Formats: sequence, structure tokens, C-alpha cells
Amino acid sequence: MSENLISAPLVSTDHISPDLIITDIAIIGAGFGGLAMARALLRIGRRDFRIFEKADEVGGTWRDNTYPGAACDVPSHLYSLSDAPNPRWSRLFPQQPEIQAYLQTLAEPVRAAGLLQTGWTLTSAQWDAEAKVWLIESTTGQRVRARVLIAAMGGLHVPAWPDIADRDAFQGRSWHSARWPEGADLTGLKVGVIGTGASAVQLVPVLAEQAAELHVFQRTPVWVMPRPDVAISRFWQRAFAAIPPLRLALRGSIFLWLELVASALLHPQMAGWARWLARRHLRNQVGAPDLRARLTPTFPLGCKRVLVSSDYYPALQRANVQLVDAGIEKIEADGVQLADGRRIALDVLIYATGFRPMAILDGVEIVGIDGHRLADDWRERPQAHLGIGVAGYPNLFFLLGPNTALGHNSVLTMIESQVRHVLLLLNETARRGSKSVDPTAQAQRDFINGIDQRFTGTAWAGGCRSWYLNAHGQNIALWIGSSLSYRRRTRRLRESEYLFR
Ligand code: N01
Repeated sequence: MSENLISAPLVSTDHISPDLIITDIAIIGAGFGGLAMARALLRIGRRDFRIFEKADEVGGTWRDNTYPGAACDVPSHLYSLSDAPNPRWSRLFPQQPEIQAYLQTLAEPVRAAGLLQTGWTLTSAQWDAEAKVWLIESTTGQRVRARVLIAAMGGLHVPAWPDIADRDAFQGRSWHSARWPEGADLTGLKVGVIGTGASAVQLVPVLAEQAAELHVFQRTPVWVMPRPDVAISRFWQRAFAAIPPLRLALRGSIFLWLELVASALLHPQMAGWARWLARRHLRNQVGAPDLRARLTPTFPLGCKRVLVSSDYYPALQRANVQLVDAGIEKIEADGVQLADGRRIALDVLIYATGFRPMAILDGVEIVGIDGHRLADDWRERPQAHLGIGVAGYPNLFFLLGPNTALGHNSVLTMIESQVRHVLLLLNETARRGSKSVDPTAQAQRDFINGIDQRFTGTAWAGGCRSWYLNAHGQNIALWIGSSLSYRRRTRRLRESEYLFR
């Protein structure tokens, strides 16, 4: 990170009153993105920003996803910010409570500086072209005037509900995996889980031990890799704390291993080793040929997110667990009716049906130059230059915006590249004495065209249904390349790609 950035604020004095905050930079969202941005600003000596969080606690996706078994499928020593290493991770793959605790420690300096405001939900942001500031409104009625708006709301937090007939007819309890009711006890109950994505493969093994009957409704079989999770002993935790190069070596090797996975996804002809590993995992864990056939994917590996689990297949073979792949015809008051005519009685129905990416603009009005509404501009397809800036929306920067999710590596590496790029933009704006910056429409088009060209022929374009694609089959979510190539692309400013106004 460039520590010598100056980024002098143009709105120099913060002003706070019950109904108006004036600050230089408003960061929306206190998950990994917002906190990484805030910490980077603190590090260069900036105090003229505020971070606004809708919930009462920081953490974003790791605060929201508390379902049993919730964990990260990227090893912890990589799934952490490079400026905030944690040598004390207790496992190779951390569980949700430990990651959430880590996020709380990330927030400490921001909280201590009095720069974090919780219980504050963004409703609108309007660019005032004359004053060159964003006029921001919230559900609290408190308004914010800020020169720079950082949208760090994340892409995956609005639950997706499936369009299954008569969903409201169910009279038992039902909820989405990302809205797990505190203390829910499923012991002795008949439970159904719809979906077999990353969330489902984590929660199914835990529910299998509690429920009297567990029915896993699978629409599409998925590729699953072994998950070599191990506890990290006190000895190694002390060693990582005492010898930082040891921790860095582990972090670096995990990173490089996952970058190798990128090459298999970008060039499916090179993915033979990964298919072999996943097939061997299925063969080793599932003996019955019929079940194995029903669990064998029919789409190219990597087209959907490759799942990582060593206890999902064993859980499916327990006596109280059934894999149901007949398709759900409709939901009834006391269970589900299947397409093959069978009925399954349930007490609880859990939707592990994922998220609506880019639904972050639901209930939020962002208005840029000449009254352009971002919701209109993004209706067909969300587009941002490098996934960060949007043409016609000065000083608006997304973290984990369109086309910057990864299918293979830690998204925190992407966030760090984006934070660095935003600081470069702010610095250059200050150096030129300009008041705002946004990408040119041409640069934005070129970026999206480049993404589309590279998408063709990759595993992600393999014809499956995934949250990476919009209704037209366009990739709206993923960066097409390695994490390193994104870092290279964002490390320097190409000044011709921006309008400094
Ligand atoms: O959601 P998903 P998720 N009838 O969209 C099924 C991140 N994440 O919450 O495959 C029947 O992957 C759907 O079926 P199909 C990660 O980025 C990270 O599991 O479309 N089924 C699918 O099986 C991940 O990619 C971690 O045929 C229906 C499932 O619901 C993202 O979150 C952990 C249906 C949805 O799977 C989302 O994962 C967890 C219908 N009408 C999540 N509609 C980490 O460890 C949908 N489905 C970092």
C-alpha cells in the first residue's frame, strides 16, 4: 500500500449534527470492504471520513450468515487482510464465529476514532454537480454531505427466494440460510433443505446430526473437492506469531495454489487434474453406484463455484438423510409435492437458495450527472470500470463491484487491490487540484468488452445456471483472470481512462 499518498480533503472540516454530517468520504457498509478502506485511510492519517453500517454490528456477510457449519472455504491465513495478520487462527478453514471476531478486531481502530456509525441505512445519494458533493440520505433521517462515496455494501447479501409454486402455503417454520433464527433447534424434526450450493454443503452435515429426517432437495449435482481442514495447534500458532516469515510462507503458498486453480477455470482443457481430484473424492466417499451417479455433475468443473467439503457426501448417506432430486412441483401446507408425484412431509423448510447479486440497489436511489439513475443504467447489466468507478458518477467507488468476484481465490485480495486503486484516484485528484474523478465511458466499455472476450471458452461459460450470470447469460459478477492479473491491472492509474473534473 502506498503510505505516502496525500489525498488532501477538499471538505476539510467534519461537521456533525443530529440531522447533517459533513465529511470528506462516506463509506457505506462495514464488512470486509468498508473496514479495509477505513483502515487504509487511517493508515495514511486521514480522519475526515465516516463509515455507515445498516446493522447494529460490523461484519457484513459474516455477521449475517450464522447457519450451523458456516465457515470459509478459503484457508484462514489467506482469508484475512494483509495488513492485519492473525497468527492465532484456530483452524485451517475458519468457522463463522472466529471470522466475525476477526472482523470486530479490524473495526476497533475505526470505532476508537469515533468514525463508525451503525443502525444507518442508505436510501439515496445524489451528485450535486455545482457543489461537487454527494448528498446522501438514510432511513434515520440524518443526511450526509460528502465529496466521495464508497459503496462497500457487498454483492451477496440479499437472499434469493426460488420461484417454486405456492411457497407461502407452508404452515411449518421456514427461513433462508442467511437469516438463521438464533437458537433454532431442529432436534427430532423433519427438515427440508432446498439447494446444494456452498451454503447447503456446509449446513447439511450439521443438520444431519440433529434432524430426525433430513431431505436435501437437489436440482443440479455439483463438483465437490476434499476439504483438508485441520486444527492449528498452539505450537504452530505461537510459531506463526513469533516468526512472521513462516506465516507469510503459508499465506503465499495457499495464494499460489489457488491461483493455479484459476488457470484450470480459464482454460478448461487444463482442468483434468481438478476433475480427477473431484471424481476421486466422490468415488472414495460414495460407494453406491446409483447415488454416485445422481451426485455426478453434468456441467464443466468450475462453471458454478467449486464446493469444498469432506463431510457433505458422508452426511447424505446417513440413514436419516435423503437426497431428493425429483424436482419440487409445489410447496404445500405440511411439506412439498415432488414432480414425480411423491409428497414429503416437513416441519421445517430451509432455503439455501443463494443471493441476488447486485440487488444492492434495491431501495437505494443513486443519481449521478444530469439526473442519471444508476438503477436505470444498470437495469440490463451492472457495469463499472475495473468494477470500481462508474462513468457519469463522479467520486463514486464500488468495492467488490460488478465483475470483481472470484471463482477461485480469496476476494479479500480483490478488495485490497481496489482500496489501493481508490487511494491512487483520490491522490491524483488532489494533485491536479480537481474536485472529482470518474472513468470515461470508453474506458468502461473497453473494460466490459475485455471481460466478455476473455469469458468465452472459460469454465464459467460452460452452459450452467449460476449467480455469476444475468438473465441474458452475461457474466455480471466475475473477474475473468487471476487475482494477480487484477492486481497488476489496478496497481497503476491509466490517467487517460479517467475524467478529472
Ligand atoms: O447459493 P448458490 P449459496 N429449485 O447460489 C438452488 C458464497 N458463499 O448460498 O444449482 C431448486 O450457490 C440452486 O440450484 P441450481 C459463494 O460465493 C461462500 O450456496 O441453480 N433449487 C443451488 O443449488 C457462493 O457461490 C462461502 O440448480 C433451487 C442453490 O439453490 C455464494 O455465496 C460459503 C431453486 C443456490 O446455490 C452463494 O452460495 C457459502 C429452485 N427453484 C456461500 N433455486 C464461503 O465459504 C435455487 N436453487 C466463502
